[in-house]
Formats: sequence, C-alpha cells, structure tokens
Amino acid sequence: MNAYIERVLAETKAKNANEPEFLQTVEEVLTSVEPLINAHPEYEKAAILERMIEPERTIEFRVTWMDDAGEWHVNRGYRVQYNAALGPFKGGLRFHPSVNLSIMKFLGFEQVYKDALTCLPIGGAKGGSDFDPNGKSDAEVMRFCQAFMTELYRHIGQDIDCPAGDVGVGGREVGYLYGQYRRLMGNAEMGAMSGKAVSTGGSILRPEATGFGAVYYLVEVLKHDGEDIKGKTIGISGYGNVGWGIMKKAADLGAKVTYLAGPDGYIHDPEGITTEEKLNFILEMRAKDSMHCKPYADKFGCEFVPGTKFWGAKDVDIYMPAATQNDVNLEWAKKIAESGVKYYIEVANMPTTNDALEFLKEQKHITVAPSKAVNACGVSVSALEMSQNAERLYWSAEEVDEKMHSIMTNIYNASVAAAERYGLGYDLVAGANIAGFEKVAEAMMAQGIF
Ligand code: 2IT
Repeated sequence: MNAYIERVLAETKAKNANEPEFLQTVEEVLTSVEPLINAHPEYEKAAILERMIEPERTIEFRVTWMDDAGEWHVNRGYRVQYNAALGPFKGGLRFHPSVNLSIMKFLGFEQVYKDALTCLPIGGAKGGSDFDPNGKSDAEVMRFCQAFMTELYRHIGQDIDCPAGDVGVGGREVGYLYGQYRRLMGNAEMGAMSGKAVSTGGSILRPEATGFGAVYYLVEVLKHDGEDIKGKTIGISGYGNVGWGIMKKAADLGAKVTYLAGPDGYIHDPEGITTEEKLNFILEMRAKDSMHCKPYADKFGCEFVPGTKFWGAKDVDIYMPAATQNDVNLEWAKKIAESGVKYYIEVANMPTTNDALEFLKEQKHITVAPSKAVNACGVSVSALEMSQNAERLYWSAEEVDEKMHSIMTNIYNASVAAAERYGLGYDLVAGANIAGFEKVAEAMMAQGIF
C-alpha cells in the first residue's frame, strides 16, 4: 500500500480506536483511492488525507425534553460539520437509538464524497440523536424536535449548514425542526433546512428522490450490460422512504420488488409490491410501527419468514440493501454469491461490511455499485430545494425529475470514467470514491492549507 495512506490509516486507527464504523469507512475509502494518491505526491505535503479525516467541526449537545406523562428525558445531539470545501455543510439528521459519535462521523465522512459526486455546490455533514422516535406520540416528537433545534439553530444557516432527514427523520420531523428554527431566528430562512413539505418551501419529489435516483442509477448499470429493467425482480431490505421510492419507481418502469426485509424478518410477494394499494399500505405500516413488516404478509396473503434475511434467494435478479449500515456481512455475502444474482446495488449508507464488500467485488459474475453513488439523489434534490428557496420559486415535477435523471447519469458516468482513468477497469466502487475524492481534494488544495 502507498506509504502515505498506510501511515495515515495507522494514525487514524490509533486515534479513534473506539469508533469502529468511522474506521470502517475511512479504510474503505482510503484504500480505494490509492491510484489517485500515487498520482499526486503533492497531497502528502499539504496533509490532504489528515485534513480530510478530521471534521472541520464537531458539535455535541444535550437535548432535554418532556414526555406526555410529564417525565423529563435527556438525549445526546450531534452535528458533525465535516468538510465545506465545496459549499455549505449538507447532510441529514438521524434519530435512532444506535446513534453515537462513530456513526455520525462515518455518515459525515461518506456524505462529503457523496455530495461531491453530485457536482452541486455542497459540503458534507451529518447529525442526529440517540432519540428513538418509534412509539413516541406526535406531541413528544414535536417537543423533542423543538428542544433539539433550540441548540442546533446557532450552528446552521443557508450559507453555513443545511440539515435534512435521514433514518427516523422524515417530513414531519423536518417540519417541526424548521418551524423551531424559524421561530428562534425570527425570519423565514428557508434554505437552512431541506426535506421540508412542499407547503413550507420543500421541493417536489424530495421524499421519492433517493429511491427514484437509485433506480435511475440501476438502469444505467443494466444498460451497460445490454439489459432492460423491464421484467426484472428486485429484493430490498428496508421499507423507509428509500425502499418505498425504489418500489414505486421499479413498478413505474415495469420491474417489481418481490422480497422485502424488515427488522422482524422478510416477506416474499412473487406478484411484486407494485399496486397503489400495496405501496400505500407500506407507508401506513411504517407510520404505525417501523419494526415489523409482517402485517404486509397478513394483509396480502403472502409468505413471511421471521427472524432472518432473504439474502441468498435465487429467484430474484437484483439485490438492493436499503435498510442501514452493515446489513450484509461476509456470511451473507457468500450466500449472495452462491445465489447467482448478478447485481448487488448498495442503497443504504455503508450496508456492507468491508470484508463482505471486498468478497463481492471479487466475484466476477456480480456487479457491485456503492451507496455513495446510488443514494446520492436524495441529497441532490435537497440541494435543488436550496436553489429553489434561494430563487424564491418552486420548480415543476418534470423539471426536478429531469435534473434527478441527469445527476444520476452523470454520477454513473463519472464513476466509470474515474476507474478507467486509473486503470481499474469497470469498478463502480473505486470509481465513485475516486471521482468524489478528487473534487474535494482539488477544492481544498485551491483554498490553501488550514
Ligand atoms: O444520506 C443522505 O444523503 C441523506 N440522509 C440526505 C441528506 C440531505 O441533505 O438531503
């Protein structure tokens, strides 16, 4: 390995030994950009890697809120403002009990390169809390969001940092967060948060964007092999916003999601989750209880297999993990390889452990696509929301969709080109890392060392 990368990796591991998810993504990205680092010896003198690994700013704060019974609770809030070389910090907020600094830093680090890939003027950040919105009343969620923003507001702004949603933070939460921001600031600075409802300055198609974009990217991957998405079957994990968007767009294009995994097990619907009734049921099911997908099987009379994942099923053409990090480990990756499936398209942030990712990439019969590229349409439409807010205009669905298409095609093409430029062949994972990394490094070099 390149000596500079090796040294920085060792230093990063020593310094952040208690942050496994963060180390996982740093190792994955740094190893794959080796040809780029080899080609730029000046990066070492400018301490590019060290500066990319250290967030520009990390904010950690107390969030105190009252439940409906009048009991007080204290959660921990975060905002990791990772890198703003390309534009204001941008990235989602995650509310989930698993949230800790390691998860925030891994998500923030990934966000920097994802946001660079979009070619829109946005830096990378991530935030959130270990608050669990599941099972909370609407009033509790509102009070939590208001308490969270009462600290966060002083650190964000349309030209500073624009948070949005992620796991556990959807339109409702963004609404409450933005409402509190507006109240505290005394102005309607709409570009300070994205993922807002259309009625309050949001962009049309933002809820659908991540899932739709993932399917647009998939279409490019299939095109490369002379394949059509029509008639293809897809297995996904996760039925949050992203999974829902995939189901919807796949159905629009004549494909169908036939496997769906949730925290409680998986369902198999050979007919596909394609009708409006089924898609709406998914939304209702998630709103009621995001921990169980079994109600879908009960309602539509299909198979439910409790307590396991469907990775390894043979009667599906494409796997799209869209749940959360480290969904697919080496053991599952081996089952995926044995199944004979040709496409492994990551959608959730870092859904694959590093050894599993390496293993899947080595399988000649599988094309692997990285989440950084595949799920970038969500943040892209967030950035388009910022543009619309700055213009004080709303764009039509056609306008937004057309931009979504071209952004995703560009990301795919830029990834293919970057891998080829560095002699790596058709490597979508390294290609995306290199293309994103190159943009950030160039901007940092241009701005001087600090
Ligand atoms: O992971 C992601 O890209 C997001 N959660 C969306 C971030 C955003 O700013 O819309």
